[in-house]
Amino acid sequence: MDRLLGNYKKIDFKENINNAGNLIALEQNRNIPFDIKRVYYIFNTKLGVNRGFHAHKNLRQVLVCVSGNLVLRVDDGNSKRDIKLDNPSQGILIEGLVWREMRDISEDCVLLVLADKLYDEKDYIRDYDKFISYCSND
Ligand code: T46
Repeated sequence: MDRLLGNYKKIDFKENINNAGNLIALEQNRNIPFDIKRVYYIFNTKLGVNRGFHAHKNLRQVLVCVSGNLVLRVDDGNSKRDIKLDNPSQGILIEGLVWREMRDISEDCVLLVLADKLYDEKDYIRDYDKFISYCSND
C-alpha cells in the first residue's frame, strides 16, 4: 500500500520470510514505479555528518534504508517533513522538486537508492535560494 505524503510517497515492500530469513525483491515497474537506470548505496557515513542538501530538477528515486537508520527531511518549498527511515521493507519515492537532507545517520546505516536516470551533476540544485526560485517558477 502506498501512502501519499505530498511530492513523496511511502512504498511498503512485500517481505518473503522463510526459515532462512527475509528477502525483498525490488523490480522495475512493479514495486518500483519506473525503469531503473542507476543503483547506488550510501554507507560508512561518519557520525554527526549530514548529507544531501540539494534537490533535483528531473529525477525519480526510491530510497530504502536497508540497515541502520536515518532521518530524511523532505521539503517541497512550502512545507518540510522529517521521516525516520529504519525499515528495509519501506521505501520513499521522491520525485519533482524536493529539497532533501539526511540527518542522524547511524554508523551502520546503508541507504540504497534506485534512480530513473544516470548520474548527472547538472541535474542538481545545491543552493537553497535557487531551489525556492525554481519552485516559484514551476
Ligand atoms: C540524493 C541523495 C539521497 C557519483 O559519482 N555518482 C552517483 O550516482 C552519485 C549519487 C554520486 N556520485 C558522486 C558525487 C559526489 O562526488 O559521489 C559523491 C557523493 O555524492 P553526494 O555528495 O551528492 O551524496 P549525497 O549523499 O549528499 O546525496 C546522494 C545523491 O547524490 C542524491 O541524488 O538524492 O543521495
